[in-house]
Amino acid sequence: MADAETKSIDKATIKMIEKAASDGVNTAFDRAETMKPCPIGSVGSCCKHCGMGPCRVPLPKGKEETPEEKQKRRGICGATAETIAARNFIRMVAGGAAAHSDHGRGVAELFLAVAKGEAPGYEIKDEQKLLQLALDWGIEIGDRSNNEIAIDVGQMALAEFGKQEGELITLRKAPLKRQELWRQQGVSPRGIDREIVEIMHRTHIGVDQDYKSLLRQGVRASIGDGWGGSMIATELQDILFGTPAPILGKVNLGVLEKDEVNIIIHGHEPLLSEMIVAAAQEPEMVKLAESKGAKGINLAGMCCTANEILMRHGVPIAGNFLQQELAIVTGAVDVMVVDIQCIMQSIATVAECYHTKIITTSPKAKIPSATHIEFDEHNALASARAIVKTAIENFPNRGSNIEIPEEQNNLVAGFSHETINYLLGGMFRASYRPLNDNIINGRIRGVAGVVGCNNARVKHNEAHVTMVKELIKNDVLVITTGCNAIACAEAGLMVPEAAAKYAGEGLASVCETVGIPPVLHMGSCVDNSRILIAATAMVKDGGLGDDISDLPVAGAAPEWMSEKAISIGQYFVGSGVFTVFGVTWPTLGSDKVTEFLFEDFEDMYGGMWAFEPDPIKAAHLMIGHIDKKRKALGIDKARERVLYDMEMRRELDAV
Ligand code: XCC
Ligand code: SF4
Repeated sequence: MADAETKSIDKATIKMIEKAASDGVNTAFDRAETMKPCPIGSVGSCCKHCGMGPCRVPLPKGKEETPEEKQKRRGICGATAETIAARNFIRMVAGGAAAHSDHGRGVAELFLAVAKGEAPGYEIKDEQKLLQLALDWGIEIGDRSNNEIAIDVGQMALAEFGKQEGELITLRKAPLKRQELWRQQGVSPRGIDREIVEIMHRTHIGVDQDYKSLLRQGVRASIGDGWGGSMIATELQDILFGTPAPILGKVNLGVLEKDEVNIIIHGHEPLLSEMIVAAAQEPEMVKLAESKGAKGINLAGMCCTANEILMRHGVPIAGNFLQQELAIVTGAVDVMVVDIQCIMQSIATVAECYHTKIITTSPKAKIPSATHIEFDEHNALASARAIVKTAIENFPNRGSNIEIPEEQNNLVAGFSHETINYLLGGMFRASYRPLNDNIINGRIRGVAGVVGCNNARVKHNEAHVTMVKELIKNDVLVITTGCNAIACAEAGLMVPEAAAKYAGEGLASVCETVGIPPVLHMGSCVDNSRILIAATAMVKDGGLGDDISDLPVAGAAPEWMSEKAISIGQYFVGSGVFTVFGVTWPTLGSDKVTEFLFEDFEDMYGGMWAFEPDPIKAAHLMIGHIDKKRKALGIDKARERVLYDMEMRRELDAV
């Protein structure tokens, strides 16, 4: 194992990588060293869509390719490098959109069960948001009860998944001009599931063999994710569990407690974790824990579940994607309970080296050597109690090889769209006006959505933190979700004091006035839909153009790895946002496909992809795009004046 310091910028992570090495435990960091990525697959040039392959059709070697060579450089079925790269790319979109949307479906099913009174323990927490959604969807309110309204909302939400024609009802949230553009481009999704299935069909051998046509379907399915499945997940989760509001939390492996029962909740759906939070607070459970010699029960989150329960309950975050094995390496985790997505199978083998029990809970996501306690939404508290009890009973089995790194940071999370609206405008005139005004007057240069995973191919958290620091230094307000949010929190960027320390003068002055950090935590992966809503609110407030593509905004996923990240990036782009990814780019095997995504998409959608592994350069691509949009809006001069004022102020201060 090479020097642990080359693996992460985070001290707690480095310490646990070292402990893993001395404990003889193999982690993703080790495997990333020994397993090199396949150079053909990584650029999207390997097709295994039928039994005649896999076929490898890389870029031509020399510059000039003869017509004869061109004929030969194909898969057995004749598929070209373009077709293969485009097919692989949109299958990633399908995988990501399916994951988010199936999560959304699960929420909708629980929502309906709650409305019908069939899921004891849950209730509707945000009535205002329920009524707003009912209004948006044309559901009668009158003097009907919340549950009656919610039954209609739940049924309508579920129907969006299997809808066969027309348009998703949730598209209505988008700016009118964007909705019109989607219709013109033929990418308004009909039903969430339908567009995903159609990708699987079109990419089967011998179906769609025009890369432009394939990529269009990718856009369509991704919009069904961001403006459909993910948005439904976020909206219904807010109604059920409460819309997040600013809350103080703690982050990093140091949140684990030496003398308490530690339960890590890892995965994505807040359905079960909400109940575990409730169960862990029950006096009988606390008593049971004490009877086993523990001082209490300590919950901590991991990955997106962490973001969900932090935002709503202040439960601390133990870490992001690449820290999941390392949490177990502390020796202090009594149970790691998981549901779906981003759960490494190796947590089960790492757990075998310690006393940790892994509990799977979803019928969709099992791991052979883990304990399976299936989550029953009709009896959720019972499932949650069984899990908490297992952890308590495992506490006495802890070995002596325990080391909890002391690192932990404070953060403020919970910046839902509603919160931003309220914080900026105040309760009686909630609006985005102050944000738009500060963008127009140039104190804030623009807004960047920086999101996405960790990737074991690059130094943990480095690209996230470097990019975000560079953006805020240049007066770009950053909004974030997922593992990027956790990385920023671990680096201390999510406290109001970070503004004075890291942000440019303009952004810092706004943060100081409003009392917010320069990096706003908006939630989990599905909560990227909140970013779409925030962007739409900026459009609707006026002064910054009439579509998302007019806004001085940009998106990025500097350490992406999951198919979900590709789907998210694709719906950002399809919504008009310039979006840059780091690490690697999955269509480099075809120049035409890459050019189409990076250049032609701008004319079609007003947003386009870019690939730049260097986080500073990537940040400047985003800033360049933001400045281009400022210029088009005619607000570039205002910023120069603000900077000039600041320069003068500094000079005066110096006198
Ligand atoms: Fe997973 Fe959502 Fe990626 Fe983190 S960021 S590694 S998808 S947990 Ni959404
Ligand atoms: Fe090869 Fe075509 Fe089969 Fe793909 S679909 S594996 S390119 S023959």
